[in-house]
Formats: sequence, structure tokens, C-alpha cells
Amino acid sequence: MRSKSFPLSLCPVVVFACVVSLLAAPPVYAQVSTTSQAAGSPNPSAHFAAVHTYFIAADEVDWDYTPRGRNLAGIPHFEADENEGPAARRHRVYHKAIFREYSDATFQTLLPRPPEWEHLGILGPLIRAEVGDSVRVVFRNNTHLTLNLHPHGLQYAKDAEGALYADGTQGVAKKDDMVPPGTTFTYIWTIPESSGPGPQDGTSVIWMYHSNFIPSRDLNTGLVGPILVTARGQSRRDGSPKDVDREFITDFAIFDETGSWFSARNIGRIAQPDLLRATNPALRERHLLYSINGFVEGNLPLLSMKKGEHVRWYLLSNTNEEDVHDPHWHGQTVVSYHMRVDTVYLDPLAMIVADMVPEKEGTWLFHCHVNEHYTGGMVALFQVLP
Ligand SMILES: [Cu+2]
Repeated sequence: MRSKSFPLSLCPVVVFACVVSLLAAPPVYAQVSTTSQAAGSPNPSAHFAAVHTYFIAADEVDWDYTPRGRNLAGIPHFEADENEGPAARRHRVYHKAIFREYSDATFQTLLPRPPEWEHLGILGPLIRAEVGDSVRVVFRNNTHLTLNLHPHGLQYAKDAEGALYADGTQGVAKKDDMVPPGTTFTYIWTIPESSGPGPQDGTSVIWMYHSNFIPSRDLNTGLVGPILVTARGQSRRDGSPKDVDREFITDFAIFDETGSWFSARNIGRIAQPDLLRATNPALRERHLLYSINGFVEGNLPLLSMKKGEHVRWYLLSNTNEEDVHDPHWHGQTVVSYHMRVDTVYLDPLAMIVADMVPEKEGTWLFHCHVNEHYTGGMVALFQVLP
């Protein structure tokens, strides 16, 4: 029988339950896992409704879209462009704001990313949970911007929606809407059945969180991260689905640097995207970064897997009108939406799952098949080992 959950506001219960959780070995994939199970449960082996706590800050960084160089995938180009000549050695660096994970509420110690998630790149920390759990994000805004944190798919009350609009709320229910520079706000989101896999899904689904103060600006600035939710009882202790050997998250993300909060700093002038579209489309085009997880031209870390494994790919996209993508795997097929395909379709702010059992060994191209995106650098490599 499943244990009963209590509201987080019942502090004594939560404190006592923390002790219980240590004894009961809850899931280990969040920074801090407590439980809301009542003390003295008659069934100590029952699944614990965990509260996964994450300490996530928005930090300003200089982000390099090309940390290892240019055109690492060796793609031939039809016409001469900036990939050729001296510019080919140039890094593409922009000042951005991204989400990063810290060890605790002091926000002094950055948590290193586990090797299997190094490919997340510019994406924020992976938030993961199982149906029935809750997520608590202590959000610290270290930037000079006003931000917030809005989750997709999870359930939230009006005091944790992370979006400013005329929703009729006031007082404490407005505090989540704007997190000023240098301040901290704690968001609590729950994960009912309706946040987990549906009847036709596999054992896990992907959602997204992002700053939603002015979504177009916030996303182009880099403030976006992934959420994975596994079906009830289907996760291992590290949170991964029991029937999956390997997971990859890839965000086919165009970053319009003329639409970033830091466009003036990065480009040296006030670069209003709406204005530029009409007055100087060439300037805007020069500052569109066709990235996968914030990496262009093959800079995404090599995604490695073994033949015959059950590999789950989660695919995301950004919110620009050009964020219409056709991710394509060479050498392998996937099943997505119950169909056998080797190319999937992403419209803006897509969140989809594709399952692969790689059969052909080798190093393979993984890229967007939209012409401008492909030539613009939205390419990566993956490797299938014996
Ligand atoms: Cu694309």
C-alpha cells in the first residue's frame, strides 16, 4: 500500500520524515531527498514519496558555442562562409545566463555534472522525479536580470507558477512571478499521474523548465533546463527508468543572440530582433546560433552507446519561429510516437521521446535536416560501440 503524503507546510512531519528517509534509503538522484511519508508506516518497504531538492542558480557566464573548434563534424560547405579562412579558428563566445546546480543554499559550491550528463551543455541541471514525488527548487538569481522559473508538465499552485500575468492573484502568490537580482525564491512542484507517462508513453517523459519573465528574451539568453519524470515504481535508485540502458537529452536550440538580454553587450549595439528582422536581417542571421545543447559544428560531446542497448533520446527545441527542426540519426532508426522513423519533427518548444536499439557500430552523424540549420552547424556525432 502506498504511503500517505503530507503537505510540506507540516514542518515537524517533514523534519521527522527526513530522519525516516535516511533510514529507508530513498532515491539518490536529487541533491537532497527527503520523504513525506508518515512516521511509523506499517509498510516500511513501500515506495517513499520523495521530495527532491535542487539548489539552482541563474549565473552569468561567457558561453563558448565552439569550445573544441570549428566544423568538427567535417561537413562540406557548398559556399564559402565564415567557416573558411581565418574565421574558422575563431571561437563563438557570447555572454549569457544559464542555470547551474549548487550543493546547498549557500550557493558557494557548484556541483560537478555527472559524466553521463556532460552533454547537457548549456542546459540547466537535470531535474528528475517519479510520479508521486515532489520537486523543490531553491532558486537563486545571481544575474543582473529579473527572472523566474516556470516548469512545464509538473503541477504547481499559483505561488509556484513562475509567470507574471493578470491571473487575479496578489500578495504571496505573486512572489514567484519576479525574482529580482540577488534574491532567492523556493518553488515547490508536485508530480501527479497527469505529469507522468500517458497510456501510450514509455516509462518516462521529458518536460522543460525555463525563466518566463519575458520568455523569448529569457530563452535566447540561455535560461532553460530539462525535467524527466518516470512512471510510478519504474525508476532505479539513480532515477533512470528500469527498462532503459542509456539516456540522452538533446535540445535543438536556435539561440538568437540579437534577442538575448545581453544583445547590446554581445553585439555592440541595441539589437531589437523585431527591428532587425526588417532593417538588418543579415546582422540577425549572423547571430543566430544553430546549436544542439548550446554547441555548434560538432562540438556536442560525443554521445556514446553500445550496440543492442535500449537507448532513450529526449528531444527539445527552443521558442524562436525558426525553431522547427528535423533531427535525423544516421545508421540507426528509432521508434517515436509508435512509429519507426529515422527523423523526428520538432516544432517550437517541443518535448518528445524516441527509443533506439542501435544495431550498426561506428561513428554516426546526428543533425537537423533543415537546410539552413544543417549548414549553420546544427550537427553532432554519436558512436555505437560493440
Ligand atoms: Cu533545425
